[in-house]
Amino acid sequence: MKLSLSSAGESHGPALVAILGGLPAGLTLDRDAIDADLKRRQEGYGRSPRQQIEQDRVEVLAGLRQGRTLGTPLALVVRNVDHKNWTWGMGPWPPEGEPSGKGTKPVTLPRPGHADLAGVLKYGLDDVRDALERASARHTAVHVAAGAVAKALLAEIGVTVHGSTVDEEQLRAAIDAARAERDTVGGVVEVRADGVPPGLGSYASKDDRLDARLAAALMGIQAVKGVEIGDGFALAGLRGSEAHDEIRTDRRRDTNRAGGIEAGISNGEQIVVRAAMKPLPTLMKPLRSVDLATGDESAALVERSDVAAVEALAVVAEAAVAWELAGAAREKFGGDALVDFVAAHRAYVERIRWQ
Ligand code: EPS
Repeated sequence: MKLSLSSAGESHGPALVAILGGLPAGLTLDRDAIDADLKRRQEGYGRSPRQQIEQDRVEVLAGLRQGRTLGTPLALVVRNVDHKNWTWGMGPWPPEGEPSGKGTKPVTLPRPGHADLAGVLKYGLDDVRDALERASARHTAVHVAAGAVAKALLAEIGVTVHGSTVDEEQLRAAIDAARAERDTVGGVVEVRADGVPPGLGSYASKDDRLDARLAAALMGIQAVKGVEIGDGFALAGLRGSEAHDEIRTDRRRDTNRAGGIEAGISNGEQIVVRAAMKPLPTLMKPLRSVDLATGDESAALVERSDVAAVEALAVVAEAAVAWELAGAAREKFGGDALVDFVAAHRAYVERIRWQ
């Protein structure tokens, strides 16, 4: 049984949507828990005034009855409250009446570091907005909702996932300094998963490797430029005798340099992954760019944006890791009904006598 997730939605369009396939029937979902994660994602330090406009809440359109999954596709929606200010510019149909609100004028000044230039070239666009709207990290909201569903499933087999920023105090000081200088900053987040049994993922082929899947999931989040599993890059500078986690007679480890994954398979230790986020590309003091309408040198687009979204990334990365772990668990334990999934997990940990 494979989990699937597809999403759609532009930053200032009507809504963000996601369809989740492959969930077992009988999983209880808690609307407040999903909304709490959506709120956590919005609350990060350094976010733009947009977050005062949005009040992200999940709506479920299909796949859930009286709080329990039906084993059918689960359809989630998070509305963009700000769309009311963009109905002329970002509505799905040809606009009627005089231009009003935001997004009425074409954007022609691509921001270095954003999707703007590559997007218009690739898709043959005249208005950078047609590229930036989907490339925006706004759509991570619905992925966080999906991650909350994944966490509910993982909780049934005793797995918990938590994301946090690395060096919180230093990060907040850097955000304050950058804001004062009308600049932006990036940072590093870490996600840890506990209770993952040995045996999720596989060395059988590269797409099955749990570390490859986690890395792809994290690199799939906007602005992430680096991913590390366990001690990652630092391992490259160590001797083999210093780099590996010795195996005790109870098959556990005293160290966890591998970040809980060996040869693409979870080894029963805590899963530890990190993601590095670049500074956001919308700058109040813009970098050099080209005006695509005239070909002349020009400063890049300036518009409302975040100073940093690193704390939000911690929540988004947590959701991405939870989704991948839930997917790997579905592949290992299967089951159309939740009770079958849970029973398969129990039988497996009994077979390997895992404490
Ligand atoms: C984003 C730009 C900002 C962010 C947005 C991502 O949006 P706006 O231009 O409307 O201020 O606030 O993120 C969100 C709205 C969100 O909910 O995360 C971008 O260019 O990626």
